[in-house]
Amino acid sequence: MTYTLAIGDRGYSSWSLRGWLLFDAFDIPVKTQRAQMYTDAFPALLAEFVPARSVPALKLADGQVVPDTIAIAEELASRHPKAGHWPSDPSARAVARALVAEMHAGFVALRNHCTMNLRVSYSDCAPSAAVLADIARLETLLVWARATCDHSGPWLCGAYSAADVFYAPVAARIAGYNLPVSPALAEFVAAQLAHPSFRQWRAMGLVDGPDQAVYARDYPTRPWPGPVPMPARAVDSGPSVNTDCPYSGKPVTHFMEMSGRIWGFCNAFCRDKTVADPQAWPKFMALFNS
Ligand SMILES: N[C@@H](CCC(=O)N[C@@H](CS)C(=O)NCC(=O)O)C(=O)O
Repeated sequence: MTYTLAIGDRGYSSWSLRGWLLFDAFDIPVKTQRAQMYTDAFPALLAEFVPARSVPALKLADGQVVPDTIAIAEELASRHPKAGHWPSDPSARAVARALVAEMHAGFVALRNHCTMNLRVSYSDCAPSAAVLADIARLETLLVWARATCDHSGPWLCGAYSAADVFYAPVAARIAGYNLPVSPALAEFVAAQLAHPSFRQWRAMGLVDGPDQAVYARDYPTRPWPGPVPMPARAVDSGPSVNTDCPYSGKPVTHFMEMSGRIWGFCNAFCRDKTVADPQAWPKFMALFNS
């Protein structure tokens, strides 16, 4: 494995989501090392990624560390020029870079008021004028991007690019806090929530460690507005339809019930991420449909 990425809690760490999407959404294999934020495990993990002081942080095969998402995006774009991190059209590429830079540096009110929490959706968060101004800025950027770039699909600058990666957490915030947006921005949010990599990350985020109290808000809740998972539940024992794990091929030890049948996995995390959203996982769905 060439790349190792340090990440925080998948349910909450918006920058970790960006870092991981820069790999997964462009079919670049990466090994993750995850530490729970606000515990001693977090600085212990980063001690392996000197001089990074936040997640995500990338370690290359030769041990070189690349902290910061923009640096990670540029490094991957240089190393994998055909992966499509940046649009090939020069105008679209310029827009994509501007969008990424502005997201990296701005939207402070939106970030602070609506911290990313993939485990819940609130029906109202009483957004301040500053938060609504950030949403208005998003609308402006969307219109600008769509006017400049090919707009045959839902993404910002033509095909899915690093710009969409950097705006995935803001889409999650709009969904998670029910922020008022135009139909065009709502369409973009829906596309983000349904993107295969985002869907897998959220499924993992739902089961990746305990709820972090610091992110809890006292707002009324509503169902998550993204794709609705097929019902499934963890069960204590088999036997299962399959003897080998659909992900690793190892013998099964952990079990899930779905559609009246028992399915097996080789560890609790892979079972639980599948319970969270079975259709997010093509290898499981291939087994399920076989
Ligand atoms: N500019 C950084 C920001 C990374 C960042 O703030 N990450 C947060 C998690 S979402 C973090 O590590 N917070 C812990 C800390 O700052 O101690 C990047 O682009 O990667």
